[in-house]
Amino acid sequence: MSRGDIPIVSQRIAIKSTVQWRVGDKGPGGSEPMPRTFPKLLVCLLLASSLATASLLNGGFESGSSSPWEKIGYVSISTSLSYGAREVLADSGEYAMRLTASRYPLSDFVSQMSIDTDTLSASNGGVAPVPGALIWQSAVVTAGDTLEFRWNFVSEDELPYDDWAFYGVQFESNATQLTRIASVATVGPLPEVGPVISGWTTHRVTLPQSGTYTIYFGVVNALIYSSSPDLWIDNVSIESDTGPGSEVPEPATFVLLAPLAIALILRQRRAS
Ligand SMILES: [Ca+2]
Repeated sequence: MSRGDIPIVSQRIAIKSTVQWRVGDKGPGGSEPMPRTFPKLLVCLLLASSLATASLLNGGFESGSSSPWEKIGYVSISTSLSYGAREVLADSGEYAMRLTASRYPLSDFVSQMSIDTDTLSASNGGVAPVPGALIWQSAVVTAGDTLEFRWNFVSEDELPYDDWAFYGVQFESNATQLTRIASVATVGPLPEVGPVISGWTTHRVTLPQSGTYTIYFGVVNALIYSSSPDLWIDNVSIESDTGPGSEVPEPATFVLLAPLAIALILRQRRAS
C-alpha cells in the first residue's frame, strides 16, 4: 500500500461532510447543524484505520535510512550497485536495503533470533554458516495477515560454498522460523565473468497468529568467510484480509483529523 491511500480517504470524508453539512442552514444557537452520525463516523474511521494498520515502518526504505529496522553486520541503504557489467537497482522508489555477508560473531547472530547454530544451519540443508548480516523489525499483526517482500540475491561463490539468504518470522519471543530465500546452489553456477544475480522476486507468507511478530532478513557465507553474497530487500509489507495494512497512516492525517473529530463531538453535545 502506498502512503497516499489514507490521505485520499480523508479527502473523501471532507467531500462527504460538505454535502451533508449544509452551510447556511442554521440550527439552534446559530450553529450550523451537521448529521449526528458524522462525528461518530469520523471517530470510527480514525479508530478503524489505526486498528487495521500493522506497525511495520519504512518497508520500502524510502526514508533513505534503515531506521526503524535494527541490524547487525554490514547493511546499507542503496539506490544501485554495479556488479561488473551488470547492475542491481532498488526495486521501487529510490532505495532498497542491501545486506552483505560480513564477519559477525555466530553466537550473537543466532541468539538475536532465539535459535541455535544447528537451526540456522538446517535452513540450508545442514551447511555450516559464517555470519553474516541481519535486519529485523517487529510489527503487531492479525492472524491471517500476509507478509510480502521483494528480494534479489547476488551469488559470488561456487559450491560447496553454498552461501545463502533467508527470512525469518518470530512470534512473540518464540524461536524464529527460518526459510531459505536463495543460495549459491539455487541460483546456479557462476558465469565466466561476474556474479549470478537472481533478479527481483516476490515472496508472500501468511502469518497465522495475532500478536507481535519480528520479521528478519539475513545472509550468510557457507563454510568459510569468502566471496560474500549480497541480499537486496525492498517493499516489505504486511497486508490484512480487509485491505492493505502495512504502513502506519501519515501522522499528519491524525494531527489534522483528531482535533476536528473532538471539536465536532463537543459542538454536537453543546447543540443538543
Ligand atoms: Ca524501495
